[in-house]
Amino acid sequence: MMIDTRRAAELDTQARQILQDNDRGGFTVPTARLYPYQWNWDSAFAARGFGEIDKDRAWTELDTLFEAQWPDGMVPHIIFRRDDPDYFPGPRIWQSGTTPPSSGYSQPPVAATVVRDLYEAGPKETAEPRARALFPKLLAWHRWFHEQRDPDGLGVIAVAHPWESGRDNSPDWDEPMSKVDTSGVEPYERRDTVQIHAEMRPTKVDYDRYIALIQFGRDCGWDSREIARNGPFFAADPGLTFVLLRADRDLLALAGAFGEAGAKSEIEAWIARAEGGAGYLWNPQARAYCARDLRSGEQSDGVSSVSFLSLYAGLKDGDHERSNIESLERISRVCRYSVPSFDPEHPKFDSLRYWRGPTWCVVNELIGRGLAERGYSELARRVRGDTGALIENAGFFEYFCPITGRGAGGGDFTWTAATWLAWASPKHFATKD
Ligand code: 9WN
Repeated sequence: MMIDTRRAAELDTQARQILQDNDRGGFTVPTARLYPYQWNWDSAFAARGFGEIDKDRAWTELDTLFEAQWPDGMVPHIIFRRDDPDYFPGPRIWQSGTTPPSSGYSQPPVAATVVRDLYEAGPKETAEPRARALFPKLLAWHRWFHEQRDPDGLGVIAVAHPWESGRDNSPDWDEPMSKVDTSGVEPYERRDTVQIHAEMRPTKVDYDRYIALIQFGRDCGWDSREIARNGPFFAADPGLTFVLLRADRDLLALAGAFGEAGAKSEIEAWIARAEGGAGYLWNPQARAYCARDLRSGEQSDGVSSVSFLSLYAGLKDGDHERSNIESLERISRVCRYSVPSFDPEHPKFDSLRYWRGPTWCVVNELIGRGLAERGYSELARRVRGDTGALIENAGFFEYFCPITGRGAGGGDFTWTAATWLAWASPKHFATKD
């Protein structure tokens, strides 16, 4: 049901207020206390939200993100500008040795897509210099993914830590993570479960494994090659693969606009490789794009919401696309609020536990955008309408139960507010699908 104009205006105001309140001076935190630092893909979404209210501030969010880029091109998933006792694991655990201190793993590269959006929204005089300054940094980051997270040139991108996927405790990682040895994990104290009910967060076993992977990275001096070749966890992720493929297409458009001929041919080769490689992730039993453990070759067996990002990635793959859409239709019949992060008919579905079932507005935004672009207007409207209804009924939560719509995790969340402003607010309905 359509949200009425007065209510929509109220929500617009609240969303703007959340972005302002979470602003720490040139960068936002995802939410106060629970996540007191700058996160990578959160900032890209925040920039899209700021783009609706203050373009200069939108560019600044991206500039501050790239302040933390490593010399090898990697853009870390958390930037620690100070040590905050509210979050574990903080800078002393990661020991990145960089300025500013950061984590040692990355996150889905949504930024190039946002840069293209902001650049095309103009005005040209101010947008072009900002986009041009970011272009080489984006190119270096994408190159890092293609070289360090696809060292065998398979055309699929791996994650070396579940946090790199942004979908931390997805059942996709259960099998490969079960092989991570946690016997050397140093004692630690979690902070997240002090603030959020434990049933909505990853388990203790998950955390032990997360920390083991940090210790591995730290002990090899964050050597990307060593992590890719010998790290305890290395799994191809349909989410990262599709977000990067889409971002490569947007980077290619920028390269064209800026006359970057050398970059253009490099990016074209990445796109061709990814288009050829995506089939490696298709799981005919699950009828979905699934994660794949690159050490054992084993595939995960359930439908994650990121399978539907193949459309956002611009893949045109006939039978797979049809099956994927059928899965989305089936899942949307089972859940009142699409799109759950994991198949509600799979035994591992858990409606409140983080990435094992809940609906996340930012993923909806990407899925909805892909659906609209490929002409699935009805499904696109459904996904966008459900996102708006979740926010209207529950508030700007971190994620939501796909069955009841209950809000979960942190409140007054930056990326939920940004997604409202940039995509889910009814003011966009007339202009975009
Ligand atoms: C670890 C900030 C981040 C998101 C991730 C989400 C969650 C962190 C955590 O919060 O992860 O990176 O400590 O749980 O899974 O996608 O970027 O909002």
